[in-house]
Amino acid sequence: MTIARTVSLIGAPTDVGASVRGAGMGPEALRVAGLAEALRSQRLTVVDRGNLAGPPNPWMPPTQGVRHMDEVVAWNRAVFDEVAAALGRGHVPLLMGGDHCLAIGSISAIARHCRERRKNLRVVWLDAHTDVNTEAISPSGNLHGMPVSCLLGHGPAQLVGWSGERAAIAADNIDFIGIRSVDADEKQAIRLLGLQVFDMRHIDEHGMRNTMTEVLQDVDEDTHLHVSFDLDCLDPMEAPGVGTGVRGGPTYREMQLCMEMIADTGQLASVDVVEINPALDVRNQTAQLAVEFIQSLFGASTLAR
Ligand code: EXY
Ligand code: MN
Ligand code: MN
Ligand code: MN
Repeated sequence: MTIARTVSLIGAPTDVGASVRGAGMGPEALRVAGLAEALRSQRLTVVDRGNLAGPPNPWMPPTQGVRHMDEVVAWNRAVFDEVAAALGRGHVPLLMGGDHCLAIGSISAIARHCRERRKNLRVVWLDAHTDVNTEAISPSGNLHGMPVSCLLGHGPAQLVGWSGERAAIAADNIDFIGIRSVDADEKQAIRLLGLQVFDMRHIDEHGMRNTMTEVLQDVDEDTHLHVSFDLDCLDPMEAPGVGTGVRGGPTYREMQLCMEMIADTGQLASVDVVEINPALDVRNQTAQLAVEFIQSLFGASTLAR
């Protein structure tokens, strides 16, 4: 499949939403692993927009249930503006995090764009975690565990409503793949919100192929498909460079199939790549793995030219 598209790489070097320091080095790890060159080899045009600027990590304890609210707002503002600008140019924004709190800015900008262009937004959330805590139920106060709630209109007020509507996305617009770590109160939130969670047991029992067929069944030419790829979705044996790894994730081949099936829809329009932590990695292998999966997401295949 030939895709005449321009990908805008956007670096957001911060770990303000995380529990473990180091994800701020993610953008550089992806560059060192050759992300831009890999996508160019697939006949995509790639523009590296460099890194966004934002406040340092103050490394403070939570106040009122959240850590680093002001810093998380500042970083997400920068992400929102740059993702919106990339979409305005007709580019595919590829956010290089950074921790997963940055999906608030990224997906809020994408949701606004979709409303303006009358596109149906579908989010595929690849993660070990559902990230649907709120300040009231989070055991940690870390905002990288809350972006989905914020996007659904339920998080802390400062991080809700950025798309122009209270909820950037509805429960029906997001599917979770690879889940295997959900906090006690988060389980109740998932039920109350009616979220569709394809946990590891589902993948074990039905396989990645059937899981993705179900996830992608109603994707059509009016769909804007967004992939929010948290590298801790993978098994830590494959991807050790993450701050909150959980064993029992999808294998390399299962994740490749997931990416290839998304690519086959032809509707991929934006991506977050988050939670790579080079401080915990071994020879940059997690960033290298991310590059391989992103290549598949953009249509690389063994046999097709
Ligand atoms: N559920 C835990 C918390 O909220 O603290 C762990 C969240 C980890 C979030 C990572 C990025 O996906
Ligand atoms: Mn996450
Ligand atoms: Mn995660
Ligand atoms: Mn669904």
